[in-house]
Amino acid sequence: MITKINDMSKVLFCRICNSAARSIRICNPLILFSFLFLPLSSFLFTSCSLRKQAASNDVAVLQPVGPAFCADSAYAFCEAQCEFGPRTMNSQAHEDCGAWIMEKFKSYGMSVTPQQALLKGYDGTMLRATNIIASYRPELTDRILICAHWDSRPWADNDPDEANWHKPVLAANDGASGVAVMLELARLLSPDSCLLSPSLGVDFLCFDAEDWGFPQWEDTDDPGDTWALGAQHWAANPHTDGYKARYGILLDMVGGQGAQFYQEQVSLQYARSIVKKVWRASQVVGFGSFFPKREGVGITDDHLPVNRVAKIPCIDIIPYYPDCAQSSFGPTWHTVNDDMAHIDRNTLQAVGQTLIQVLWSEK
Ligand code: 1BN
Ligand code: ZN
Repeated sequence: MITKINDMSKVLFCRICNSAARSIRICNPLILFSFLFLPLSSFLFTSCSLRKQAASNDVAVLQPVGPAFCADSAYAFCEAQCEFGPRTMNSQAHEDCGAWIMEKFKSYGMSVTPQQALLKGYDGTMLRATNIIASYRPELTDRILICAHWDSRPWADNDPDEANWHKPVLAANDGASGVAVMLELARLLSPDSCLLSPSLGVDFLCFDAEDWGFPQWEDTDDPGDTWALGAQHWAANPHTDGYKARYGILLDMVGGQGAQFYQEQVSLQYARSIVKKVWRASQVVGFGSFFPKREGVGITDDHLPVNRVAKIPCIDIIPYYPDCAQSSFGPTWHTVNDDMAHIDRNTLQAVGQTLIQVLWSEK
């Protein structure tokens, strides 16, 4: 059945965004809905109508579903993490921000499990790590895993100015943005009126110690396994015995200005059908330009142990800037400029609304 434009407002209308974070900005759901979806829905309505004529049955007709993702709310969650300062391993800011993330997920009704571990860094430094698992409907066995890392890189070793190499990264994009999108999804899942399939549970997994990997100033080659330490630990020791999920989606650097998310190689190797599902969803909600159907490079990221060790097909939504001289991850990657001034709400919106489409389309 094709939903009429007026009916879509019932489905897409976001609940009132109140007290999402410390300094929430204007987020009137009606304005957001009108701004974002009315032009989009007219376009989709037209295109869906045309497609209906072509389709042999209604199953193939795709349209936006679920609530409106509030980018202002996600932005505020990102900012709130940055206000703690760089969340580098073994620091007070790391400790305090971890507690804040857990409280935030709890406030949205998630069941929160901290998984603590003492992990060894590339140079033998012992890192007090906490993977944070926030579960929606923890009693259900049919689950989807959304993940991101929450720690900050202790060294801006890709900064153009060598004087900054030993300074910590604020990690607005490379850390806070993924957690911010997850918190906003948790907020939207929390009301009883949430129309997610009743048989589906969701886990938000905040990995720690992702970014303590081998620094660029070292003379020897990066052995590769010095990254994603928290994810390696979780994949070998999941928070519940025999943990399984239909699939996983890793969010890494999902708030940068000018970001485009090419299809990452490890994702294609282990979870090609999930890549197709997510890139298709981005088109349905009108953000296909952020998700070109082009192949990027392969990344040693948290999804690698999730795929290889936990055996859960997991993709990585990670930006690729083919023309950026500073880094193919964008101009602020592992520099002192990875701050809120370089976060773009439009990127958060594109990723967040795409994830809503994916989750709320699951049967
Ligand atoms: C992603 C964000 N990564 C680090 N910060 C993973 C990575 C590891 C990227 C090694 C490049 C090289
Ligand atoms: Zn990083």
